[in-house]
Amino acid sequence: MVKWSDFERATIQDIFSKIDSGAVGAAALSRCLTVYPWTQRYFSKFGNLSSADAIASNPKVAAHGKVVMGGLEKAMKNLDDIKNAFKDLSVLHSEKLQVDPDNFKLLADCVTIVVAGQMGKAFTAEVHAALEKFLAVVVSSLRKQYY
Ligand code: HEG
Repeated sequence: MVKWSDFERATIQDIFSKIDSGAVGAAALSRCLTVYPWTQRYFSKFGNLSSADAIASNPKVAAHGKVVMGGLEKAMKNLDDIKNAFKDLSVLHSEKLQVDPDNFKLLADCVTIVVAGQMGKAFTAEVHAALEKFLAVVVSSLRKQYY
């Protein structure tokens, strides 16, 4: 069971209230597909992913980035039981999508970078630490149903 301090709880809510979630999701997934090109293999039906520009302007990437952020918002609303909230999502990524779970951390890092860019000076080391912990719990919850 993960313990959250009042500061961490408040900070995680605050991050989501400050960021433009759709823009963060699109930019983070786009960055992930560009920086770690092997992640493209799961998105073959998304069309043109042939260059950084093609990825950044691909509407399916943007739409899916928003879906991913919807997942993070669900985790934010279920801070005390993320593992349970992500049970079906973990089964889906494992059994149907067969996503290599190492990729979760890569996308999470891209989310961190994009959030940092959007928040600017407000992204202090303490805010970073709270987001890092949140995303670590998200990643471990997504890995939970793999065997
Ligand atoms: Mg995943 C579907 C969340 C990492 C590949 N992902 C989804 C869905 C959500 C989600 C909410 C929709 C599920 C549904 O339709 O019921 N994904 C999610 C999170 C994270 C993550 C929160 C980690 C931060 N996903 C991830 C990674 C890959 C991946 C790293 C591949 C490298 N996700 C993936 C694919 C789909 C989803 C291929 C199905 C897309 C589609 O069919 O449109």
